Amino acid sequence: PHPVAVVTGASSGIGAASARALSDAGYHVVLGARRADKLAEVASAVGGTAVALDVTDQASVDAFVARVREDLGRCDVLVNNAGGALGADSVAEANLDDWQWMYDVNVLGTVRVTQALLPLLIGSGDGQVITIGSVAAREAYEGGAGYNAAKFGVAALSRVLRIELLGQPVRVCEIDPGMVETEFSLVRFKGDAQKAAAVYDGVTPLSAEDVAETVRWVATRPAHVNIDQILMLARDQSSAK
Ligand code: NJP
Repeated sequence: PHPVAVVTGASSGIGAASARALSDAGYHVVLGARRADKLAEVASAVGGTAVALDVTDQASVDAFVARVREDLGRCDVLVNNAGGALGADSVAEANLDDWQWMYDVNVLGTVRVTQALLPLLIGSGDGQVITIGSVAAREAYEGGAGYNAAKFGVAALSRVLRIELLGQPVRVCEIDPGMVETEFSLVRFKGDAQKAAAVYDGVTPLSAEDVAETVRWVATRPAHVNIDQILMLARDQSSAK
């Protein structure tokens, strides 16, 4: 039987590319996200299983994990990728609805899915939790406040999880990308394509496939090797943005 990889937020961008990369590496991939049509399209292209998932909804997470347990009976790799930014406001002008969404999807979403899959990951005998954080977890920047707060939280979560799991057969890795060309900026600027495009500002961004290749590399290291943290930036990117 193939090892099983679960990828959250697999309907576009880094998640979709990671699903493809892990499928190419021999995993049976379970893809989770909210947009059923896009998710089904990606899943059929990579030969994986699409299962509806909203990481902000505990009942949805429980149903998702029940499907993994019942249909496949195992989980070897979890890629916590579902996430994103909303708005670019300051602390002084924080839109707390946007901040709440960022915290719920990035931080609590990662906790919900990790917590529910942990028994299967431990049972695998060589489980891996790979979480997509951000350069925004390493560096505060103007316009980043809410996203900084959320992704610093995600980084802390990944690091404490590794400590908690010492002595268990589970590896924990945080991959922090810089600028990646996906739907990320369009979501952040609520559909304003002009603002979204301005983010790149003369920099050639990473592609989703660049990050997915790193996910695949981390997942395929030998069982005794724990790659803790990776920061990957676009060459010409001076800082977080
Ligand atoms: O963006 P995008 P990326 N439940 O918008 C899903 C981080 N990152 O690939 O639910 C379940 O194409 C959404 O699916 P859907 C970023 O913070 C990026 O760039 O169908 N899934 C979609 O598949 C994030 O953690 C950049 O709408 C939910 C996916 O998430 C990760 O990379 C820089 C969901 C987002 O795909 C992937 O983002 C950086 C929910 N409640 C970090 N809500 C960058 N692109 O520049 C959303 O530092 N999704």
